[in-house]
Amino acid sequence: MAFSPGFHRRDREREAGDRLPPGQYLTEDFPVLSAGPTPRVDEAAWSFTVETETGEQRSWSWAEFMDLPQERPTVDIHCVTRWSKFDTTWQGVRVDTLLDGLDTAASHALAYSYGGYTTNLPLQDLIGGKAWIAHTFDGAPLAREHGGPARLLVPHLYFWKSAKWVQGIRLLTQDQPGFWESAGYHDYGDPWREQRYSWA
Ligand SMILES: Nc1nc2c(c(=O)[nH]1)N[C@H]1C(S)=C(S)[C@@H](COP(=O)(O)O)O[C@H]1N2
Ligand SMILES: [Mo]
Repeated sequence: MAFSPGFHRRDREREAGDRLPPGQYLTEDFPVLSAGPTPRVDEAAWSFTVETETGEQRSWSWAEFMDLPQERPTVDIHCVTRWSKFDTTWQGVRVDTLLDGLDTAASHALAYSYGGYTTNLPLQDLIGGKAWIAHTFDGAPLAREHGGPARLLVPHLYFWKSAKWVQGIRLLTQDQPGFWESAGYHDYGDPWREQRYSWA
């Protein structure tokens, strides 16, 4: 009996067992999903800003950002369009490092990007080693179509929360839906609970 590629895929997915969220399939590729044109942001012009609900601000130039303590997370990622990719390897700065010592009573955050994309998260989901600003993928500078120079990486939520070309994080005392969340995607987006759309 011949085995079809489809058989192999299902076979791998069975082996993947507990690691693959419901309704997802595994891919070895890295699909590109962008809602608009890919902005060009040179490292020389790049900066990253954190702003609290009281207006306190911190910014880093590219050089300052690269001088911060770095981490190398290996994580599984899950797109709402149903592909998942295991063991992706990144380098970046933990969001905790950027918020360290800030005085805030914020409950939520809005990440915003060069090009205008936004996405919202509870602040809890950005801290505690669960999120990074990543600039390197698979040992090489993050490709522009994947969000280079730097993107947010929040692997425990659907990948639309991982804003490409990220420019800053605004800390908020109330939730403010981002781009896809305003268009009907789920406000939170937990792949393990299949929180894909707000109407589902
Ligand atoms: N700035 C920006 N970030 C974005 C998006 C986007 O359109 N613009 N798309 C999101 C979606 S829906 C997904 S699945 C991932 C895709 O990332 P990738 O293109 O690197 O696979 O980026 C997310 N971040
Ligand atoms: Mo997506």
